[in-house]
Amino acid sequence: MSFFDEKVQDLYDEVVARNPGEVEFHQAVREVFDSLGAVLVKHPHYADAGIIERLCEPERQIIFRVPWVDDTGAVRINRGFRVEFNSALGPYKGGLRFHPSVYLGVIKFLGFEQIFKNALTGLPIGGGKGGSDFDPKGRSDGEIMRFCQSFMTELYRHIGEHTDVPAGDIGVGGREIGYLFGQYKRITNRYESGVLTGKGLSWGGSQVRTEATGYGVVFFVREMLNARGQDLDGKRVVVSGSGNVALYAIEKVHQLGGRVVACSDSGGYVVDDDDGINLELLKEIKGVHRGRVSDYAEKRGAPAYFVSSGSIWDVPTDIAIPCATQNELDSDDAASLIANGCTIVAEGANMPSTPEAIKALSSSGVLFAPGKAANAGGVATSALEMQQNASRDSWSFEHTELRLAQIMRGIHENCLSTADEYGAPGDYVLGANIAGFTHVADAMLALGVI
Ligand code: NDP
Ligand code: 2IT
Repeated sequence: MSFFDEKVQDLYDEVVARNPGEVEFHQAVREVFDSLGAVLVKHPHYADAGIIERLCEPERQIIFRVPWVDDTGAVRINRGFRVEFNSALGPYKGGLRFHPSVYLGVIKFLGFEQIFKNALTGLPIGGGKGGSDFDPKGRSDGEIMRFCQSFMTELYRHIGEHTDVPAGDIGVGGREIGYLFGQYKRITNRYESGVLTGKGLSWGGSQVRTEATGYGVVFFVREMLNARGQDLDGKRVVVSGSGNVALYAIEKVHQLGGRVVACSDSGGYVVDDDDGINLELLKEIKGVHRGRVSDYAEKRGAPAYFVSSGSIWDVPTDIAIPCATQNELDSDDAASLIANGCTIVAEGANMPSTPEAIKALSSSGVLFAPGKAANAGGVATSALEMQQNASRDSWSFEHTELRLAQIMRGIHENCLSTADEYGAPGDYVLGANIAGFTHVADAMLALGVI
């Protein structure tokens, strides 16, 4: 172990001791720290001024009660979070997640990742994340609205277009952003479009924001293939999840000539290997009826079939794009993918692969793109939405999609050139971590000890 590796290990031990029980946060920090020894050897000044320690300590953490009344008249209580992690590069920026598994450790892992992801976009956005342990499943529109209004009744005092700009994540889509924006507007009496992103097109939203994360991850995969003289044409792809990111990843794979043969939700997965997942049907079931992938299999009929247990990563594929949630792809899944000849894993979700899975994939020569690079298209397009709001303008779909594709190409190039510079060609994890870290660390050094 080098001097700097030891220093990084000490810093990691400190993070674990200061943040007990927050295992997802520890995992996200560990992944970044594993790349930092190499940076410090080359540029020891990054160990000065407490840069790494400050990066691991959120600038502000807000935890609040969210009381609301359900359709039976019963009072319900949830916990709300907003972790404002780092604002060296711009206002805090990152989504809100509504899911029963949410607790401080999940929000901190997501907020920490967001710092480096947002830095990689090259756009002026800091890192933050928020959410609640509220479970939207099975709730009526009225309940969702009342919950969002109550959540915003506390959150509004902490956010603003120059302060902190939330957006969606798991369980938070266009409907929820609408209710949140409405309540913000009502409380503040300001039509402050730039306070939230992911808005509807008729009230300040941007073209392509809905599609951006899914399209962006596939643009990233296209860059990975192009760098090796290949393309998506005829490739088999498995996409986990069937929410916002998954649906538009499937759409772009199909547009670029690939074939998505399986997708999933928390109830299981569906395989449709005939001519691939029928996106129109899936969108109707998921987007319109908020149904399940099991409904898709039933409606579609044979040869499509639904599997309620087991792993979607057992389905043979050339390319795997996990788009559901953290730690959904473990070392057994990695072994199946490798055995079936998969050559690329690109993370649409945040931290969907366990550290053991990443190790197994990388040592078997599978190209691995970490979420902070591959799924940055969503937040990048959020920053484009903020740009349009600030200039009271709105861009065409074509223009916005082109900007997204250019940003993803830029991130891909930056990862590869940084990996080359550090003697690890093709290592997207190292490239993304170091490029994101140095960008934000330089700004922090310039701004002094704050
Ligand atoms: P959605 O809520 O739209 O969809 C989530 C999907 O993942 C659903 O199919 C859901 O199934 C499944 N899922 C969620 N939790 C679990 C779980 N514990 N086990 C199994 N399946 C699960 O969210 P998004 O598509 O927006 O987000 C998906 C991932 O992408 C997340 O990791 C998010 O952080 C990340 N991401 C999202 C961005 C965005 O712009 N929305 C940007 C960058 C990353 P079910 O309906 O059964 O719960
Ligand atoms: O994880 C993410 O990057 C998001 N959920 C999107 C954040 C945003 O502000 O658009």
